[in-house]
Amino acid sequence: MAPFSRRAFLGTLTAAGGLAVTGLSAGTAGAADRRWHRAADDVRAEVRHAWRSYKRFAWGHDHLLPVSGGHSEFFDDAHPVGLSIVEALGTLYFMGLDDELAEGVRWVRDNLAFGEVNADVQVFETNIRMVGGLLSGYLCTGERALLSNAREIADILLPCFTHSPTGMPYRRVNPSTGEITGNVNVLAEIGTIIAEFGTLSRLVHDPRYFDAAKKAQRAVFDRRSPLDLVGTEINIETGEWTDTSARVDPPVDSFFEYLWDGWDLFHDREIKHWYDTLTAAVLRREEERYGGRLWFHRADMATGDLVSRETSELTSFYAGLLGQGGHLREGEAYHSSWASVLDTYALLPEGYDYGTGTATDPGNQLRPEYVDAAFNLWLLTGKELYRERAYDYYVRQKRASRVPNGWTIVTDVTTSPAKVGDLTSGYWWAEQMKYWYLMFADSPRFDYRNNYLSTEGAVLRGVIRH
Ligand code: DMJ
Repeated sequence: MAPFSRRAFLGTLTAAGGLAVTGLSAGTAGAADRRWHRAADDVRAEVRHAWRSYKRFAWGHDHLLPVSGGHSEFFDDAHPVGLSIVEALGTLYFMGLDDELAEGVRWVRDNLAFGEVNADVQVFETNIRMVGGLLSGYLCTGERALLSNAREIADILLPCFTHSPTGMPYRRVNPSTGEITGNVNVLAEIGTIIAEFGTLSRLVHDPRYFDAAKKAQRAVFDRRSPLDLVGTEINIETGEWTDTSARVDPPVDSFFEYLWDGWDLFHDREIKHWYDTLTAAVLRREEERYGGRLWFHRADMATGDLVSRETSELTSFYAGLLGQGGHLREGEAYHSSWASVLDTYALLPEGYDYGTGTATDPGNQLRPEYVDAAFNLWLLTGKELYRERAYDYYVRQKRASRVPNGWTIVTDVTTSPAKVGDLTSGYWWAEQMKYWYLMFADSPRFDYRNNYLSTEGAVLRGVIRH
């Protein structure tokens, strides 16, 4: 997601993964590089190890259950689509795990048949995970089957947009029957489309995908309140809001991200105007200093009145987006707010109330957002602080989540040791392992100066082919 990015390898790392920020002299820079590269090797080894477990226990299935040694499906219990393979493609490429990448590509080429899924799938999840993963895989490998699968899936999703009277998509579709359902939708699911659909439009020279995604964004913008705030949930047939609370939290979060991305990826000035207008209102009405820290509360879209100080770990991504959109000071302060939560908990809890300073949901679904923001702030500023924070989180997550067959979700971060569940989330393959690796490795396959990563970590610009 970075419009401009740069490399900076001038920091150091304490042996315990602490937060030492040190300006290094030229003489010690080599030692620091070696340390970071050791960290990168460790991340890569974890992915390779988990891949072997996935092959052994779950090959072709959507998710690995690393504790029980089983598997589960994300979209349709009766029809696996190799979700973890699709999500892993780009990560395997950047890590130079070329044999594993070739196995993954082969599986997609020989087995993927998303049109056979006979269940109601979410347009949003299908787009960011499947379309995004396949497009990124195509850009990394040039394998045409990945592109044609991405297009086939986008064609399954497209009627959700074109059949909608407002242009905002229906929420779900059954790929097998084509039946469309869900006339009440949330902003993240309406507006997290343009990066993948726009990239597809470019690659296949067909503007329909980009146009549908932009029309959906416009339809939301046009329904903003006089305060320039948007709500959370809307009836996509009538255009009436069904939840009028304005928030940066999910299920709105990546709606804002993809407005910025419409500008970043496609230089669309109109979409940038929508991002700037809505973000100014968020900063005016939802940002607050609380307990000496910068946070964002939920507000009523009509009055701007405070609704709640409960927030979500997923919202920590917003620190990076603020930086990218030109509000670096706020983005850095917001990342520090999340870093301070780690003074209390070993990992960030799913739900957090900054008004009371307590976890409202003690789980941790192996989430990438805090590291995502660190990655983007590091690319933007070159500050070693963000690589240090990312490494610190790597150490924490590994300590809590690593089990003999890979990494798993945590069900309670408030206990010591943290309690674990039994799932390697699909996005683990696409997101944080890639962010960590790219921050530590100095990868020759990634353009650190000019790149774009989707909300699911799919690299859609900045792939250097080898
Ligand atoms: C990912 O699937 C995406 O980042 C999405 O936008 C919201 N967060 C999850 C992972 O936590």
